[in-house]
Amino acid sequence: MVGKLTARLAILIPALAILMAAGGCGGDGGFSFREATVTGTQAEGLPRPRPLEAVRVFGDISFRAPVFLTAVPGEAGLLAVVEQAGVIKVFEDREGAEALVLLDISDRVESGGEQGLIGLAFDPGFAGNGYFYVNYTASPSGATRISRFTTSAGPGGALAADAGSEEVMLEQPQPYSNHNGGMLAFGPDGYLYIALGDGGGQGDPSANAQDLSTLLGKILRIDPFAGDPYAIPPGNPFIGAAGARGEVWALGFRNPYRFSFDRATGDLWAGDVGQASREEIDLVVRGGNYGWNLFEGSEQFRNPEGRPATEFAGPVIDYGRSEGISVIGGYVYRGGGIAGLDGAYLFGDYGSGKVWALVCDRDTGAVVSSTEVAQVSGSITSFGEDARGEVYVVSLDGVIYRLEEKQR
Ligand SMILES: [Ca+2]
Repeated sequence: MVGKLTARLAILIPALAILMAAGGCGGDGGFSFREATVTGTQAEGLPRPRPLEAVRVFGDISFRAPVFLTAVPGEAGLLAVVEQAGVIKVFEDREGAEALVLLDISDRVESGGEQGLIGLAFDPGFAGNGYFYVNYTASPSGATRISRFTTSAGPGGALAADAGSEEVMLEQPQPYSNHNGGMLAFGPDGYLYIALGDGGGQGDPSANAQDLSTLLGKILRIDPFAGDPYAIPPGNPFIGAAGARGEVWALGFRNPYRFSFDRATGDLWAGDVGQASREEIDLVVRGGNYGWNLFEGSEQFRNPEGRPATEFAGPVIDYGRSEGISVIGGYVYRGGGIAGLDGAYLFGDYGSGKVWALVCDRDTGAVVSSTEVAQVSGSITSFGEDARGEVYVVSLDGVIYRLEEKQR
């Protein structure tokens, strides 16, 4: 079996010469791989990405292994940064600002490698209820825990959360230490979306990603405002399907570590980290099956029955090892600060430090371009968005960058 797989991979090596392969970004709901449609043409009204400046910001604040940045809703100009070991820091969006600790749960977080406190989502009603949700690796079990915390200080007081306010919403055992997913975000529908990886190991040994009876290898959608501790929203695609978990929104992921919603259109974009050859960006739709572990990006992985690619949702775009090693999904740019970028999807790579802007024509489904717009030193762990829609790059070495228009 191993020999056979190696032979197959060897045959695929010429495909790596193609830097970027594209699967299209059409919104017709057809789950199919498409012919590469990088057209290079520029329709009216589509973004025209140009090189960006990655400007170091908040250099006065010490961040230890930061893995996420987001805006604190209802608190004008307040940002939050997540540190992998289990700390959330908040600070004003200005140089020289001091950081306060919003939460410290390092006593219960297993951190290192792909484990740690790796996801944070503020409740849409945070200003009123003080709720926020985290995704972390529990110590010592290694299980993924999705928990809600409540801030204890009232309006006007310092923002802080008691570590004792934890309410565990969901706990998912993890067979291996890697591929824990991480992202948490509220969709435009008000439900909480959760990324879970395939459970780890090599090649998804238990084939979790295609198995609807496990939450591993999925993007989930839950309602944290109903049920105990949560409810499954009506309209989830696999409710009532035999043996299926109702939480599943989409399946066939290896490690969809970062995803985001386009704040203008509601589109759900995810970066799914590949095994050894292809890193992919997916446009995630309800009930979509993104192919792992039969497909890794646009290539076959373990597909002994030869199931056709047309049964699955192909990546919008995927790239090989010449460009990077671990994709980090970002955001569709909706800020006002960078001309010509509105509507482009920004994403990057943990290993190469490259940042790209992907332009899709959602009317025709064509991938128009994927342009390298910046390069940062250090390992990219995440992108982040402030309240205005400006985009940040978070680096494991403690540096936060804001993407800005290049001054010439
Ligand atoms: Ca895939």
